[in-house]
Amino acid sequence: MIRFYFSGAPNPTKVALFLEEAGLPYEAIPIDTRKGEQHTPEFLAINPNAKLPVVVDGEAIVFDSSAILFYLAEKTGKFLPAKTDKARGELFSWMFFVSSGVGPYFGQSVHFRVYAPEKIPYALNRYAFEAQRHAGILDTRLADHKYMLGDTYTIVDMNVWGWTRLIPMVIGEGAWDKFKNLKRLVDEISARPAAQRAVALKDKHKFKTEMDDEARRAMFRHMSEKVA
Ligand SMILES: N[C@@H](CCC(=O)N[C@@H](CS)C(=O)NCC(=O)O)C(=O)O
Repeated sequence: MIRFYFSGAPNPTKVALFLEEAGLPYEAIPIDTRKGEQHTPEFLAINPNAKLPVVVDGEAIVFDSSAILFYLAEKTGKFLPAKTDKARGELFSWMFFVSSGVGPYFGQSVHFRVYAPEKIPYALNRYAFEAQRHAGILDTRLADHKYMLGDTYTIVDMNVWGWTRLIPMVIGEGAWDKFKNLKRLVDEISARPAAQRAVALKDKHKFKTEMDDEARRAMFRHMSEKVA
């Protein structure tokens, strides 16, 4: 059975969505990043990047949410577009757009808005601007596409949903007013029973909620190591 290492954060949740949508049997293994469980030798052996999610499927170890979505989609043949050059070009482009753009900029925007000890106007604006710019590109795409790749719900939509469902926390309250097409997609996916099970997965385990010194040491290691 697939072992799914997860936390309640956005990147694991999009993989939970796939597992639930595909009806794949899996064992969910919680890793509490606020307690530093991502830095144990056992966990580093499956993900040297010390982050969630990871999937272990027999001999296959896959980390990074987009890689996992590709892996599971190819394994099951589900949630992929038609096997045409055009559709595959769009699939790769949008998957990498999410993993190299949406994920990092959304994550850093939350970091500087919510967690950074100093509120640095330049960083706040830089990351909020980039998060909004990426959301705007998705919104424009969805103005004339039901799903990211057309008429079919695919892993790109799951990938988009992972972070964009948190847009008010990433960019600020009221941000949804600017991205109505994206909101339509996010709302549609969030209403799916599989998405509700994916979001509820974190509630089956008692993850630490406090962002205290232990959590900061585990998740924001730059705070205790000056390199620049
Ligand atoms: N590119 C990776 C990013 C993974 C990532 O940043 N995961 C976060 C949760 S969304 C995490 O595990 N954070 C714990 C930490 O940074 O210590 C992916 O898409 O899976």
